[in-house]
Amino acid sequence: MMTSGLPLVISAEVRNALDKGQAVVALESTIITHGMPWPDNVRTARLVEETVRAEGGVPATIAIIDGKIHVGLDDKTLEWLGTAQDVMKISRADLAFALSAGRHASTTVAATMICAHLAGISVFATGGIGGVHRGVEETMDISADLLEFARTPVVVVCAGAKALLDLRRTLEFLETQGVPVVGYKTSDFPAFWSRSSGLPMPLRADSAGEIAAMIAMRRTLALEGGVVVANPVPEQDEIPQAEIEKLIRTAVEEAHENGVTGKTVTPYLLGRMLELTDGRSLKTNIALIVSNARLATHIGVALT
Ligand code: PSU
Ligand code: MN
Repeated sequence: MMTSGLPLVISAEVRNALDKGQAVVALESTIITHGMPWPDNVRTARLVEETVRAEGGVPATIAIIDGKIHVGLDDKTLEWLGTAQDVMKISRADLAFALSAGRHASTTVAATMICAHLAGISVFATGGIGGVHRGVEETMDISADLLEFARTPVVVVCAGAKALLDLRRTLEFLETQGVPVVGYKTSDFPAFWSRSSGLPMPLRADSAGEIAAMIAMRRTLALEGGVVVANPVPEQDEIPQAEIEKLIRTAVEEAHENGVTGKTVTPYLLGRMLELTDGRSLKTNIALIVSNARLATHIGVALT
């Protein structure tokens, strides 16, 4: 169904859930196209959708297909996205171009937030948000995700920022932008594959209801922007920081030596970590996304 004027196609299932006021959880597509190899990417996308359903919500995976924003993808489309070659990875800067040029594109956290908001969805689950990259003093590489949190009213449930990043600067940036960063049952900022980065969490909540109450208060105050909820990876799936930090340094050095820049940095680093950990980083990545989808659904339900 096309919403008037907007190049927006909302699936019947998602439309119906939104009309009835049910919990809908947005899911991104960059993890599928640029974050994980096939076939784990498609398997994970399905598993995450099943998780949202099992917890009483409706999943809405978001991607750009033939120049239209699709909110809610059928299984055939998920499968196609998992192997498609000519798919852009887009953020706020290139969303309009992808649409006007009739392209296929996967949406990063920033672009997914914009599209979710257009569709009337306020809760979104991902793996790890983008952030301030290590070496920012030289590269100026700061993910557009961080600015989107300050602008677009969507709750993003993540396992912290990817540990490949400069997490201390990422938190500082979010504080400056006025973005609430809430730890779910933790007082430590999680580091994606690891439960703790060793950095103190700005805020802490111990239930989905507490998070929903804060979101409701933000609405009452008419505060613009979103909320970052940081949910540590389940204990049995984590790779402790002491084990993974050396490998991260290797991957970051290699990226630098090979002149990897721009949009390819994050996919390159995730790919190298998969090789350096013998696949363990991918298993952890899958586990944390599923766990985030569960919490996002609980927050969505608490908001209804
Ligand atoms: N979470 C994952 N894997 C990913 C991403 C998140 O588990 O690949 C993606 C998200 O789409 C996020 C993007 O927005 O990585 C960050 O890219 P960049 O650093 O280029 O902004
Ligand atoms: Mn970047």
